[in-house]
Amino acid sequence: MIDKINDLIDRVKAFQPKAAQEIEDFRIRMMGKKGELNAIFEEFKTVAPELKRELGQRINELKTLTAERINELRDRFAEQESADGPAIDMTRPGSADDLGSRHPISLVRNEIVEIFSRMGYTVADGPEIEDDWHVFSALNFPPEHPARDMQDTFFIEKNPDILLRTHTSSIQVRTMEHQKPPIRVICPGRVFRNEAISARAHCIFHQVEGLYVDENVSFADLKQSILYFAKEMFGESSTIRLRPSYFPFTEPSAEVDVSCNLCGGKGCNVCKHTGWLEIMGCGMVDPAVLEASGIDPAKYSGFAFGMGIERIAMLKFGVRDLRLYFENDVRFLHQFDSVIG
Ligand code: 2U9
Repeated sequence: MIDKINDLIDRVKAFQPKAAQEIEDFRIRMMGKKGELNAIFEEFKTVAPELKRELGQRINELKTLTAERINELRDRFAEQESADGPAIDMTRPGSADDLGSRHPISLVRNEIVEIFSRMGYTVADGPEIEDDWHVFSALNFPPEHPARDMQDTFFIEKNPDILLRTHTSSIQVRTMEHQKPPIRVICPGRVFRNEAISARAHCIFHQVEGLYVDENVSFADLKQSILYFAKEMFGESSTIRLRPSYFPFTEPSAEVDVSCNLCGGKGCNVCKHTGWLEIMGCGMVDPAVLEASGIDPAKYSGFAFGMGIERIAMLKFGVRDLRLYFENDVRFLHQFDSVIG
């Protein structure tokens, strides 16, 4: 046993590490739970009593020497490191962070905004928590309109005059209240409806609405502006058709379809064999709506339109389920990495 102890003492004295990590490996090998020192202590329990004194002393020497040597080497390496700078190779290439990408809703919103800004529209913003006037009353919604139903809109219980906007039209109302014509605004934003979540509906979604008010604004201006938008958004060969519709805030009103660019209008699964895809609603602003916001309908006229961004993005990118937009699964989001916007 004495030979073994002497041998370990020699090894400790001779230990010359080249890197700091070797010191830690050495410490574990010597002083760790299953290390050399503990093995010696175990063996010590079995030696004859008359040898215990001498061997015990020698073992303690070994233990002290090992601890001192390790501390001394650690200090030496620490000093060297602070003199040499950090012990890392600064010339190695850094590890690349996994960059995120723009959300498809943001991509499409930006594209819509860009197209309309080329026609002279500026972006307007407004609150998501609104009042009855800006969401319903100023827009000609009668008191009993189903959109005002508790089941369709999120109201504040203590004060049902306060609610989450169901459309971004409230931004246009606020713009008309504060600005004189000519008005040409585009209003992107998040809207809320009390809907059960499914592949085709969500209680939160995004809209872009637009408003143009000036003297002599006609339905022909509306149609041409939307045709320009459709061609920019879905391709130069796109055409549009307008179908008569009804909204409380526009008269006349229409739904807009764009020719299906997947089948070129021949009919396919996406357009349900009609050759057309519904993209938005529009109309001439009802004179009562202009009047409610302080604009003289005898002097001015205007058109407005509105579209759901999720729907436009679905048609553009072939997204089949609305819930994908809100789950933020990176396997979905990374598919838009290469889309510029
Ligand atoms: C003012 C006057 C008129 C905005 C309009 C639509 C037609 C429309 C829907 C499309 C799909 C909403 O997201 S959607 O469910 N919108 O069809 N929106 S005209 O008309 C206005 C807005 C403000 C002062």
